[in-house]
Amino acid sequence: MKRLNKTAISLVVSCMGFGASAVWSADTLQDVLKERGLSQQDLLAAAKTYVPTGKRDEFVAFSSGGQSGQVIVYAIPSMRILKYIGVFTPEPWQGYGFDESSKKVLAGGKIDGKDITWGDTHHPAISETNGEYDGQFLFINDKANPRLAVIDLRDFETKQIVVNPVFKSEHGGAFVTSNTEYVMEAAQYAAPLENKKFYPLEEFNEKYRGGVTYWKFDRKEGRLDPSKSFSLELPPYSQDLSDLGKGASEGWSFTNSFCSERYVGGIEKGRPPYEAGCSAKDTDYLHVINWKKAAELVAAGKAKKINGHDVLMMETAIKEGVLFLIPEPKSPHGVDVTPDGKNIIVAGKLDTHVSVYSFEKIQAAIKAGKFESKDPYGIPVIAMKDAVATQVSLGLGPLHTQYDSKPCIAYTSLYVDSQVAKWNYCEGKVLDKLSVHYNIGHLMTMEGDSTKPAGKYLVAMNKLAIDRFVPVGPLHPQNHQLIDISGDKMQLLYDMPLPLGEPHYVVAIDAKKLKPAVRYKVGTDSRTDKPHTGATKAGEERIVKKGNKVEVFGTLIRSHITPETIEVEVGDEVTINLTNLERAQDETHGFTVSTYNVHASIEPGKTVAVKFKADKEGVYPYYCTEFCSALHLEMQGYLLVKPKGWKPTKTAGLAAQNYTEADYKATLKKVADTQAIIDSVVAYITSVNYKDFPEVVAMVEDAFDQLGKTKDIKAKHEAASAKKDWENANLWAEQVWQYQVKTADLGLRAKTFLEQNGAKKVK
Ligand code: CUK
Ligand code: CUA
Repeated sequence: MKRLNKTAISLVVSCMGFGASAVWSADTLQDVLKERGLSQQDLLAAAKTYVPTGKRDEFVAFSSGGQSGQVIVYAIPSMRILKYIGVFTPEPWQGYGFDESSKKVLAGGKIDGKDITWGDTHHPAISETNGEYDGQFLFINDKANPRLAVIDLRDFETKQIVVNPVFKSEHGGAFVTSNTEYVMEAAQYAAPLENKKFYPLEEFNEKYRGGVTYWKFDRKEGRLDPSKSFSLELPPYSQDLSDLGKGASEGWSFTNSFCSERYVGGIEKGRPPYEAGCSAKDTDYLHVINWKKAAELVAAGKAKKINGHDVLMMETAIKEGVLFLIPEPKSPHGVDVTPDGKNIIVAGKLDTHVSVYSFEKIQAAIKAGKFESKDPYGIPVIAMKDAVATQVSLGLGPLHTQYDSKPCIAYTSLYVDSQVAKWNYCEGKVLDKLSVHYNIGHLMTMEGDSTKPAGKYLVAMNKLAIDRFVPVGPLHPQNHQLIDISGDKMQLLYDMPLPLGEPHYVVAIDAKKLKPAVRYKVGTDSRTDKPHTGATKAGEERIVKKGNKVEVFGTLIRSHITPETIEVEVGDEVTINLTNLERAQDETHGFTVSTYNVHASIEPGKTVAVKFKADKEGVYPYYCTEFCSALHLEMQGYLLVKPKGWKPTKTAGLAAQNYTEADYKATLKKVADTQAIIDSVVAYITSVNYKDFPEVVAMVEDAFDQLGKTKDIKAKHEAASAKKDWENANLWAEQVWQYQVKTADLGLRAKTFLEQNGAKKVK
């Protein structure tokens, strides 16, 4: 490769405003390493994460967005952020909470009739088939307001929010069963299960309860079915994380707890705080639940209805043998079932140990009726020694455990030590430790919750980002650190600041398993997956007025909105339905009306409605908010809100430009020249094997779609020219040219793609 003269580059660089000593003037790898102070190790790490332009990442991660109430999607190993998905919180870019259908999704999360427009998301879960991630759906919980949301991974949109009918807060969800029959969530802070019932804290032991809910998932509908969902009443032990059995332990679920002391703190009453009272005992309880049998009991009518929801009461659960407890040390946090389902690993949090429970031993104890005691509610307690296979001391503050593709290998986060411990749970041996940045919470391996973890990478989700990034005020971003786990020793590769909320858990899936759609069937309401009542075909755009209700049935296509004028009277209730007629990939149009607080994102094929009361007289521009084409700025219109009873006083039409025959001829020449460009591009495309490139085939189809629209319009300018109406002749000819420009744009894009992707000449 010919090297540019260093001085010349420096000159360009300084002209561009960079310092002359900037790295841009370095032209060998050695120069860059030297100038940036990088080591060989840094270079290796960079090479392992760098994804050059045109290449894609191997895994896609779905991160909880913490208090942002959203989901953050990023790619691994590049750690590039791909998308934020609005879930419990309105998200304007996607129109989420600003168009009618998405408002309905958010309204599903109302509690006692009140809007709750934020959430504290903790644990995302990908739907599974036979214990493996299938890439179809994502579930995520809201700890603060006990809710669960369903995201469809065909379009990465939130489809449903359900409110837990018996809890006041939850934490141990979302976790899915091996075939996503149920999505599980566990309560956190105990409260009376009857929703609005008051009981004093003095009655904590008698009236306050925890529990777990199993939400029935209807995969065909892609929705949770509250009528087929149920809960299990549990003692007020502050249930925490959960996991579902798989393989050997299929049909069972596990939930730990951190305050089996049932402590009620409060300096107001002269009592030490919760932190002292909830950590006083050496052990808490792991709840072991036979959910399959519980579901059968509910189906057999053995549940009690609380708030119209089936709750299997503890008494029944004990009698029927579906609920057991095992002591676990000490105020534990994560409970994670091994990929084969044979072991359940509980991290001690306040204990240096992780405890490896054996499902086989647990079952043997249950079968033999071998219990060391009963808890105050009569739940049989299996002795720890009868359930634990081994305990391993890993370090201070073990929290969460994830699994490798290699058998018996686990990774546990150590919160206090700020380390990741790699260990062998079959042999009870620590293998490696890696210091991460401060105070790691969760960690996550690729497909780490499935029966077939993919290994390769681990992400450490650190709570504090002190001294890592350029400071941006007292509130720091979170720090997700990418770690290579393919070798014996873990290698830290990359620090990614995550600037939205405090994510808790993340799940990552092989990118090849995701099959997101490119477009909707024309007229689809994306939030219901059904045809939208406002869907409109090209040529059928209309404005319907009934009393004070005005309903617009409009369409969007590069680069105009139909209609371009909407006239209403002040006080009218206006609904604007818009269908995106585009079929081309990524041709999204946005829509807003000035000052009416509405916004829609309308992807190809989608229909969206925005609704508002035109309560202010005046002139309100509306426009497309996505830069969709060269004529995007012209994708505009006016909402005219007229005073009541207003009559036009001036009868003159809109101002004419007085175009002449010469103008018309000039436009026709422009049209002919552009057609020549199109023809040459078409000649190139058809001279190569473009049909082997689906992306190009789609672009070519779209290009001919655009060009096809010129036929009718050509007839219009010719008719006007026959009547010597040069004004209209010229303007319609201009419109022909607009379609040609879009055609040419697509053609050139297709040509570039073919050239860059090695298209071959065909005869
Ligand atoms: S929790 Cu946050 S570090 Cu909600 Cu899963 Cu453990
Ligand atoms: Cu459509 Cu901008």
